[in-house]
Amino acid sequence: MRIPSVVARHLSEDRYSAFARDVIEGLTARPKRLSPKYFYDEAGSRLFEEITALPEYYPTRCELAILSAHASAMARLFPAQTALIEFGSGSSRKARLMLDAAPSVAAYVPVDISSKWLAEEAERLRRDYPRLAVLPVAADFTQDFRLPRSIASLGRAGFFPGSTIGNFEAHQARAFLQHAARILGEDAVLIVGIDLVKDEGTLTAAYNDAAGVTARFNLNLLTRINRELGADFDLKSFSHQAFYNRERARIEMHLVSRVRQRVSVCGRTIELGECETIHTENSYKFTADSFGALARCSGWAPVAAWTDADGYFSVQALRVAK
Ligand code: AVJ
Repeated sequence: MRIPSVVARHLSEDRYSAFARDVIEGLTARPKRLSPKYFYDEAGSRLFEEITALPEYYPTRCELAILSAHASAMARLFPAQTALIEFGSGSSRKARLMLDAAPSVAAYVPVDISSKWLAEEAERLRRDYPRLAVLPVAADFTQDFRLPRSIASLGRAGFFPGSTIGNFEAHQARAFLQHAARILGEDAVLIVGIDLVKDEGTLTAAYNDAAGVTARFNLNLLTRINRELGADFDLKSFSHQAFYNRERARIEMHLVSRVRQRVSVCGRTIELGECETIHTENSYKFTADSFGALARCSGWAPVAAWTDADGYFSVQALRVAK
C-alpha cells in the first residue's frame, strides 16, 4: 500500500500498514468497529490519565486503594529474585506501589505500545529507583515480544492492572492469559486487576463523565486516523456513546454518526448512515466466579484475591496451574 508522504514521516512501514489495514477492515465491517488499542497515541494516553482522575471513574482509585493496602501480601507470592513484567504499563503509577512493597523485585519490565511515553516513564523510574533495573519493551503486549536477556536468571511476576483484560472478548482473554503463561514461565505469579459487575448507574457514569473527557478520548481516535492515515473525519458530525449491555456484562463505547456522510480513508470512501455507529471499545465486567472460570480455562489457578471496601474492583493473584 503506497504511503502518502505527509504520513510516511509519522510511521514506520509496518506500523502504518497494520494500523491502516485494521482501520479499513473495521470501517468496512458490519457493524463498523475500531480496536481500543488504537486509543493510545500520545494524546490518547494523556486523556486516559485525565480519565483516571475523574470523580466518576472509580476503577483507578479503587485499584490504587487495594494495592496500597495489599501490595506487600501480593509481593510475598513473588519468587526470591523477581523480574516484574507489566503488560500495558502506561504511567507505572500502580507498579510503583508494587515496587515499594516488593524488595524481591530486582528488575522491572514495562511493556507498552506507546514508545515515547514508555521511554519518558522509564527515565523517571530510573531516577526514583536507582538500584532497580528498568528495562522497557516497546511492543503490543498481545503479540509475541522478546523479554530482555538480562532477566533470564530471575523469577517472574506478571502485572496486568486496570481491568484492561476487560477489553478482550472471552476467546481473546483466554489467548492473552495463555500467551502470558508462555512468556512468564511455569513458576510465575500473575497479578490481574478486574472491574466488578455493579449497579448500572455507577458503571454508565464512569464512561459518561460530566466533564466530557471520555468523549474526547473516544473522538481522539478519529483525530489520530486523520493525522496518521490522512483521513478527513469531521469530528463535529460524530458523538460519543457509552452504555451498559447487561446481557453481555460489558460497557460498550461507540462513535455515533450524527448525519449521513462519507469519509475518505487511505483512498477508500466509507459511507456512514445517520445514527450508524462505530464500535470502539468493550469493557467487560467480572464476578469472582466468572473471572475464576476464565483463569482456570486458560491454564491458571487463582491463589488469592483482594477487593476494595465498596466491592467495586478486585485484584486477583494467579499461579500457572500444575
Ligand atoms: C484501560 C481499558 C481499563 O475500559 O475502563 C476508560 C479504558 N475507556 N474510559 C476501561 C477506558 C473509557 C479502560 N481500560
